[in-house]
Amino acid sequence: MSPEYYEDISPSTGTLAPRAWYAASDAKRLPLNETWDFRLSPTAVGSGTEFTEDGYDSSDWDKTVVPGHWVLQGHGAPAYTNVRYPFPVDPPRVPDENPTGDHRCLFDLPADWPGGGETLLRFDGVESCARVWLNGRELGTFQGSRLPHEFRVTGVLRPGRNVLAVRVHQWSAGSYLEDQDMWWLPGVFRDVALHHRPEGAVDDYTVHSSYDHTSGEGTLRVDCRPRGRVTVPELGIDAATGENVVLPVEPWTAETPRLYDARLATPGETVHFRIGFRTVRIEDGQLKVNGKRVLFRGVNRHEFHPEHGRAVDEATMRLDVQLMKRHNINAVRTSHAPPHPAFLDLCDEYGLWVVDECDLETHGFGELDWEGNPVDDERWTAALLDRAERMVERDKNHPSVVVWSLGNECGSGAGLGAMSRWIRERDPSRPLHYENDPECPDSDLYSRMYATHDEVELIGQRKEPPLEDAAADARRRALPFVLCEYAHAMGNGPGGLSEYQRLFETYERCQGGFVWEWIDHGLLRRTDDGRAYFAYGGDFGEEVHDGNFVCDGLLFPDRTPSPGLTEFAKVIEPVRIEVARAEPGGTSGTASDVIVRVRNLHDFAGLGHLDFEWSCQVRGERAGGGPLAVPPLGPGESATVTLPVDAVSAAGGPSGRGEILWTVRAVLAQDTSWAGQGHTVAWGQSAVSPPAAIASSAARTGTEPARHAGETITLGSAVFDTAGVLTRLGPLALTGPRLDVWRAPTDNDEGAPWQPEARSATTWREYGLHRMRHRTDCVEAGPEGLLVRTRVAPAATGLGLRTTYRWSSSAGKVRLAVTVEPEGAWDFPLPRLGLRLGVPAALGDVTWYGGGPGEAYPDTRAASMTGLWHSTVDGMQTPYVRPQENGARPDVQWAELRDSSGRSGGSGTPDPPLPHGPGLRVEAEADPFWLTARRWTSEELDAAEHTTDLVAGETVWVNLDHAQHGIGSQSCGPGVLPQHRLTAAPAEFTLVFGIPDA
Ligand code: IPT
Repeated sequence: MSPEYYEDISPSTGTLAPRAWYAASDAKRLPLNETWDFRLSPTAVGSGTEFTEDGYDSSDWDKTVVPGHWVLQGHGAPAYTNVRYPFPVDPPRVPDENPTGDHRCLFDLPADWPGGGETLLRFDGVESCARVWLNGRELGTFQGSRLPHEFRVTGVLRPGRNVLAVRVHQWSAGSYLEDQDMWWLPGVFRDVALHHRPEGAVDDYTVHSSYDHTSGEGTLRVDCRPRGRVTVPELGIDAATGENVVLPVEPWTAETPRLYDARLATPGETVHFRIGFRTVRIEDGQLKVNGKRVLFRGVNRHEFHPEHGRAVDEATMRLDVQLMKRHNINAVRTSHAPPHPAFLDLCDEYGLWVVDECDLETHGFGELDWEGNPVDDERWTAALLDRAERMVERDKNHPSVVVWSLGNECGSGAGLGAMSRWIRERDPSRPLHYENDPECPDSDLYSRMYATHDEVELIGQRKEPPLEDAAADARRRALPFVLCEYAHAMGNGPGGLSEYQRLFETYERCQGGFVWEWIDHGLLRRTDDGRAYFAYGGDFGEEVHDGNFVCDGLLFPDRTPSPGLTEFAKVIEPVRIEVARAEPGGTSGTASDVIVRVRNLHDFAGLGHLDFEWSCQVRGERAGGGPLAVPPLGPGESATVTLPVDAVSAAGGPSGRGEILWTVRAVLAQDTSWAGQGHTVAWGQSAVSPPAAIASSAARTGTEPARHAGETITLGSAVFDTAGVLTRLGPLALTGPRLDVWRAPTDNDEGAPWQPEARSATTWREYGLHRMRHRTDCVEAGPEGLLVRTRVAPAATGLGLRTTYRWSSSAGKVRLAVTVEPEGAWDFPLPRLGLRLGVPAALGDVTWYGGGPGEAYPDTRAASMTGLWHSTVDGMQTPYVRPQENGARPDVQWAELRDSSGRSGGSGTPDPPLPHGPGLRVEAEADPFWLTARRWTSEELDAAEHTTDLVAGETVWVNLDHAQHGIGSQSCGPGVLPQHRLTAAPAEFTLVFGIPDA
């Protein structure tokens, strides 16, 4: 029995050879993106093929929007798996249950559609297999979801009304090659169009545009079938195709995306495109562009939209590129498939280095020890080559594409060798990337994913453990190194970015990496009562799924930047600004003490596009500032400047009025296509002095006595219950504070099942840190205040934390000194160590002096800027798609929570607070604290599966932490680095509570 076409390993029938994609041509095109008639069948053969006939009446069918996925338009459901195939692994067979969408599009050919030449019907992306008919005539079939496919329709197309019928199967032989970690989303999800090809039109063209950095000359040659002429007016080029033109040009780089408008004219067509001159080479064990080592500050980008899946419109693509540029990202790996072709035009235009990855992943065979892996089975080689060709031919003319990637997670095999040989032959101008074969036979880069910092350091030194095969080892050891994936941005995190960046900046071999990944793939859904949330794996009743592992991006699904993106932008800033006082530790330095070191970390660009500004704050209030002259600095150069003394004195400050903060920013000098003038590209701030002066010294003397009064104990304005727990401070009813070590585990705390190291959340739950008990051993009210001794411990273990609270009071403030003594073998880290306090729900306004505006944790705090911040309890929440610990503000010296009635809040704006209502003030005494405030408990946060499960209660729960455990990246990669672990050890910390001035 010959296989059904959808189970056929050979790639397609009836389609044309692939060719370059271009947006602008004078040849006519007719987009067929619109609403089509649609019918879903549960099996591939379910509903007959009568619908393909001309006269068939589909007026009673449902509708579907093309481009789109039917599962996101009310027909069937999306499904998410990471590695596992959601069907039995029996290649190339697929189950009878094979959702099949029949599509009918009735369109009128415009009356002016030219008569001569040919007309092609083009599909830019259909998942996963299509069979196509026009006016009842079958054109052919194809597989290869994220790749273009064209049919010749000349002679079938007719004037007036035409009927296009497309049958799309969710599963096909091709599905075995498309096991990427993402939603399975069948449908016609990219453009469909008719392309007229006049006689003598461009059949295909290839732009060769290299740059010689030693001479400053570019060489241009455009090969074209048929022959024609190329003009580049700005360069005075008017040359025949096939001819080399050498002349001085400005090169293209991701930092300086210089493009030249060009025109290619053949007898039948004129095509407009843009040329970027650049040369990519592997030299001296480094990847170089235009003769220089480049550093990838990259992200992995899947195409994703929370309502439209992989049917991403151009505005969304542009927004992605702009958001990347605004966050200092300079590189994209198009994981794990060629993107919509228009995305690459945007990368050319805005400037991003692109690793263009083929639509190929066979990860699920890893579950079978790679038995039957298509990339190691020659029957599949034609399909693999077809995919490589379709990518390279489509995308070859983009200067932004600097590396071809064979695919992702396919193990190793001869099929990859065939692909690499074909690509090397076809396009020797770009290096190849492939990660999953340790010997790297088909890669010009040594690429890894999720390698630990320690291993990256060894690789940087070219001292990594050797491969068994000496020749392969020698070859690999000479290759440049990239992390094609690192820093798993799932939920809160990723931690440890700064430490990776230090390695990339130290070792020339380490040419950066690509954070996994750009955006959470959460699908927008609503609860029955209409509240919006983002759904993940399992929310659609999938039999096999991988939960929220699909939400691991730097952007939330709606493209709001997550704290992880803010952190990444700071860590990879292309200018490093270090602000230091000449006299270390001085708190009343004058401006002449303040030295600013500026380093230009660009690979190509100077700093002419940036203005520098300094500002000075005293206790968070601006006391001066102005422009800062920084000498011109070429890439890699640095300079030291001193802040202008005159300007500081002219601004009236600062002297002896408390902590002085110096901040220097590099901002865009002019509007750009991706951000406005004044956008902050980089910043630096002087170190913060310890908050010794902050807490009122009067409170420390503890002069008032504590007294029993009936069922309560009073101390100054504080009231406690007989167990010594604070219940009231002046007018405020309070709960606690009591010792708290629990946090709702983050995805990185949960870790991935394949992690070799212990996973924090598993250990914490095993030991019961989510159900600690408090036992009170003594409550002593006396002239010095109130002493409460307790032991805080989980059931069923001998582990405990002896916790002593020493309360004192004077001048209307109460001071709490806490000491913690661990008992037993705490050989795992604590989630947090601090106090949990309940305050009335009305206290929704928050002002703090410390780190902000966004959240930070020990290993995600590079972007935290010290200042006086204002927000609301609601605004301080980070809405991770799967709820988890979030929202901590670090280095807090004091905080006030006030009645928010009548206020609406944004997140962390530096506005001064409005004077209003009663509240609570907390001050640090020696060490600053971490501030978290939320309308639910950590236990409720932990139990929630979606943001809509969180319901505000009568209490705002405030965590005042002495310490936090780091975040790490263990949801896929390495855990928390030793320096960011919170070890259980004796600790002491002191806070002062009071009612703020009205
Ligand atoms: C790696 C995959 O390449 C990527 O597609 C994604 O799944 C990522 O991990 C995690 O989100 S593979 C992983 C099993 C190391």
